[in-house]
Amino acid sequence: MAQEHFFKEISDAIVNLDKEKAINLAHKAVFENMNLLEVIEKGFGDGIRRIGDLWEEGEFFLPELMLGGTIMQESMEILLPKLKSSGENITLGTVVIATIEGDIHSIGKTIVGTMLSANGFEVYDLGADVPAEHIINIAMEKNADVIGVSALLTTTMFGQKKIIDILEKKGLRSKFKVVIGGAPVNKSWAEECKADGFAGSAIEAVKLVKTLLNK
Ligand code: B12
Repeated sequence: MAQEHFFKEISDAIVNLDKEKAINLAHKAVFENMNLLEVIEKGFGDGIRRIGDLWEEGEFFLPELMLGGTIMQESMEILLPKLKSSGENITLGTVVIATIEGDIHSIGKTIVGTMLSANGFEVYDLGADVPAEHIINIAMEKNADVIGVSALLTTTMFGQKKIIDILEKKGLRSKFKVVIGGAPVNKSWAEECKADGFAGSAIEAVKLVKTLLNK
């Protein structure tokens, strides 16, 4: 229960746009050796999603959405390197991950990339707003097993399908497993795209990639 209280405190700090508090709580989580993935998902992630809801309801405006995003990102800079250092020194496979062209949302994609890396995958994170062709070129160059594509906007989701269409056209579809994610993505969209799977959280993403590669 004490933990739930801590998660709520983090979530509230994000919603109140209290950067100092959010950063202090991130340091505290590291110092107290907490389960950082849980801290990210149930604390910081919950807060930023609440900000998204407030924005949609017209309670918050773009500057608040942007400030919330910045506080979240700065907190992740404290937490994600600690997640990474817990990883083992083995390679289960190679993953190229990016947020698709036209979409600058990077937080969820970065968390998924970091978790895959912490779980033994070699991860190439190409960042956000990346053209489909570039993602495919790098996947070819790195001889990747998996391509991960994030999209947070209903408009940019079509870029996920574009990746698969290009792969099919070039006769490369069977070379890669393609996994997709992001707030608007669900199972039926994954089926429509002919993706190999989708995941709604970083933990699910790791499970999905392991299953697809039989690891
Ligand atoms: C923070 C934020 C921003 C920040 C982003 C900062 C950054 N560097 O990432 C800023 C302020 C820049 C921003 C901008 C905009 N935003 Co915004 N944003 C958000 C917000 C509040 C949170 C997103 C987030 O970081 N969530 C936390 C992470 C941890 O969760 P996640 O991204 O879902 O990722 C998890 C899973 O989805 C999954 N996952 C994610 N990616 C992947 C990839 C793979 C391969 C897999 C397997 C899994 C996976 O695992 C992740 C970890 O658990 C959302 C609200 C929401 N509910 O999502 C709106 C939201 C996405 N934004 C929205 C909009 C409209 C915009 C703007 C267009 C606003 C504007 N008018 O300018 C611009 C977009 C500009 C652009 N071209 O991209 C809308 C989208 C509506 C829609 N249906 O399309 C949302 C839903 C807000 C809302 N409720 O209306 N935004």
